[in-house]
Amino acid sequence: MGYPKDLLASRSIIEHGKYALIAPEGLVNNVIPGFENCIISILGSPKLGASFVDYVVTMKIGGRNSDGFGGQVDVETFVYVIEGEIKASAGDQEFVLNESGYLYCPPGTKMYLENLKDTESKLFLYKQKYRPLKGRKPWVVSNHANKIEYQIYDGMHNVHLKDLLPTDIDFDMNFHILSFDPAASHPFIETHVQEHGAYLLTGEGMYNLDNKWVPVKKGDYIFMGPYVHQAAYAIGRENLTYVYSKDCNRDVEL
Ligand code: UGY
Ligand code: MN
Repeated sequence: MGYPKDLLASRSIIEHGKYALIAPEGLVNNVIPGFENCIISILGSPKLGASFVDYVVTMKIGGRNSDGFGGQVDVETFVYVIEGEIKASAGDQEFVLNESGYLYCPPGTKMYLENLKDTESKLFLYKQKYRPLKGRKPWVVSNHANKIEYQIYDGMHNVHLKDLLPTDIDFDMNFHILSFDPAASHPFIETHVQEHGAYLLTGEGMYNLDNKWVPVKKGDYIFMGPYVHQAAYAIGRENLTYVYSKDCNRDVEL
């Protein structure tokens, strides 16, 4: 890094409470107690208007979280491996996850993370307050998204969707992967109460945020607040693919 090579400019857009596009080049390192040999940036958070916290974590050689992440009685956590290989544990259950691997820890279960690579591993990490439902409890879930078949999205054969978590009412949110073939798009511009935190895994596109079109690409993060206009067109030669969270299965509190 060091001295700038050109005028200072940014693609990022921050609209507190509404939406944000956070490009990777503007991120700084946030030290989070318990994470060792890790470069962490906080992405979406309550300070931006999100009801959850998202992080991008680069685990260096020997990177780990030995104190455990989450684990409070009302906090659920999720990790998705963008690249590399890690050991992820939910309490005493251990999982080896490589690219596209993920782990969900329900409230009360601590998540432990450890880099298994002799290079870096990169993670998308999440925590949120769980909204309880009488008589129901979510459970530990781990899998690799690459092993899950895509479903056709909304009757369109050029848009593909995966649900990463069970759709049972015990869960108050889900993570999904949405992938658009080049030139594919959403069927309409969405305006819904649910929030999203999205990490762009591949490709390039034009994203409609609050009814303004902005270019986006692999490595970008997008926060979409309640009701914000949202839709995408994929451009270029690769699929535009992102992993994102969405709250579900609960009524709105008055
Ligand atoms: O699930 C969703 O609401 C999703 N289609 N939203 C989005 O991609 N912005
Ligand atoms: Mn949406």
